[in-house]
Amino acid sequence: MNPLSLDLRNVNSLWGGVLAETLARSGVRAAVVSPGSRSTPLAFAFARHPGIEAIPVLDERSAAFFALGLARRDLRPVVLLCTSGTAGANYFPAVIEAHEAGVPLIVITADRPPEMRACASGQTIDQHRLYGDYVRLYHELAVPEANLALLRYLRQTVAHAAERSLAPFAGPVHLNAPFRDPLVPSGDGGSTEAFGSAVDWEGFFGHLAPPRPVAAVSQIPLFPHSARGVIVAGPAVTADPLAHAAAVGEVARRLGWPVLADGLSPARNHAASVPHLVTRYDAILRSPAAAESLRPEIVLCLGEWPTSKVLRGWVEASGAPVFLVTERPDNRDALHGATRRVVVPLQAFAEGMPTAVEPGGYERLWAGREAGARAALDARIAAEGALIEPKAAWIMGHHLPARTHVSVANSMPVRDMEFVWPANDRGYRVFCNRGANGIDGTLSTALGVAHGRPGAPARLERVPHGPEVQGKPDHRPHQQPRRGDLRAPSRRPVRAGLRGVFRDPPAGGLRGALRGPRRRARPCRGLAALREAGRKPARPGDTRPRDSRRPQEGRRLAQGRVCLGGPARLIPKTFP
Ligand SMILES: Cc1ncc(C[n+]2csc(CCOP(=O)(O)OP(=O)(O)O)c2C)c(N)n1
Repeated sequence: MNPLSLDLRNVNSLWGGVLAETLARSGVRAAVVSPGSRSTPLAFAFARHPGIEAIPVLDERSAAFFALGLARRDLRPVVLLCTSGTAGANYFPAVIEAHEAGVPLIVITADRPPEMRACASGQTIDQHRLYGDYVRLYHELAVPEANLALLRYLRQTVAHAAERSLAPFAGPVHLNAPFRDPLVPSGDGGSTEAFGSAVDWEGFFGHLAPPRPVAAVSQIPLFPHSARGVIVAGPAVTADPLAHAAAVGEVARRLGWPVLADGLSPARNHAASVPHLVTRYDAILRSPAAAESLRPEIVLCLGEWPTSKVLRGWVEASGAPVFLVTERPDNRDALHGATRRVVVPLQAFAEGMPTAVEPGGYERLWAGREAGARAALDARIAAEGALIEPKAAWIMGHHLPARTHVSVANSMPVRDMEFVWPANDRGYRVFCNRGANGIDGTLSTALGVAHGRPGAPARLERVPHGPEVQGKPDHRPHQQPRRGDLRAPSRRPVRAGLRGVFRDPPAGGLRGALRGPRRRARPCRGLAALREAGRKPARPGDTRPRDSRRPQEGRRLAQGRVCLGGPARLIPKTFP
């Protein structure tokens, strides 16, 4: 019986089909394939599988970042498939980012069989443990054979790898997959067909299911609500930002403590779910008097530490005990404080808090400071005539259409964004490679984030100059690929609605400080819209979405392709 339409033309095609079916039943929906001959059996298997979208991206480095963006958005494992040799080495930066940030990737490097290694056969390197400790699991698969015991081994090993990409904590896994010839699905005289037709394939795959989330392991501590406690909501990798923000909000409600929300925390873009929300902590804490008067007695950090060095420094200097709520098993305490880890999913942590009490007044101190700093910052940026970089982030935070996906570059844009991005309820999703803070892969990651969302364009806030432009030619927007279409990427682009706000060439930031500004802005389509939008800040207290107030501007911004350049002037970061 072969109800699953496994390709029984030869051993390799059967092996590839079992691997693809196992991954599909384990929750995989996309495989990013960089073509090459050794990976052909698996490329065919992914292309034929009705439940998996096979996406060709020629350049492996771009492919890996693209897969990273896609997996980061959906928190669902994405397969990366490449051929033997240096191909897999080009995945390395994205694998590191996935490891650090906790993004599920299933990396499959095709390989020559053992007898063809270390003997000067073509395109062969030692791929064994290529990514060292940067993967949650490494396994060298057996050379394909058509026997049931070996296929059972393949099924369980691949299902286990998929599970390890998500649990106990998400990250990359690596399977090295050797193949003997023939690599194309040529017939073998019917022997695989005869073998495969006798197997009950539904029964063979029937028990497989997507992995479940991990359960809580830590006891949830009791916090004295009367204490001057502060919640730090860090960057989050989540497929459900609203649920994440609601959990942060629930913790704040039950404790009555203020929430200092990082620019990459969903709390900023779902502000109605989060009481006592503070976004201007960086500006506030730059004042020594304010920092002293707001000194906390307890710090509760939800997830990762925030980007702001000022906030980290303030926490460190306070000497307050820190509770770090995390699902990660590794050490995340860069502050080396008196830190207690609470290893539990955020949702379970929120539900485990005692029910709400009256806030103690500390949150009002913060609210007063927040209102003052926000007004001063908004006035300062609104008065800024030039389109300096923080102003671009500020304008975007006020004017992008609801639910826009925003990909932010390292290193200055993410800082600008943290400093000026407003609390709002427009449900933006903000992505940034903060696992290893690389300035590489920005464009490809953004394309992965945007993939399959042609109706809701992502925007890219400034691509770092130089290091990564290969991703671009492969990705033309708004075209629907046919399933199983593995034509050359230039002829079969991925689906990504992407609008960019680029600064090109680089003029400021770290590089600018080293070299000095080089060229003036090159205005292009959309720049005028951005400028115009920036000249009309909201009236204080007007909470309507900007795009509903000025639909014309919102639309123009949505359509804009903007290159930012010129003087990368910084705004003063302290306010009276
Ligand atoms: C892959 C990689 N190489 C080098 C660095 C170190 N680095 C951090 S910021 C920076 C300069 C980036 O300049 P630019 O692209 O203009 O961005 P800006 O700092 O202005 O935001 C460099 C080289 C890095 N983080 N990642």
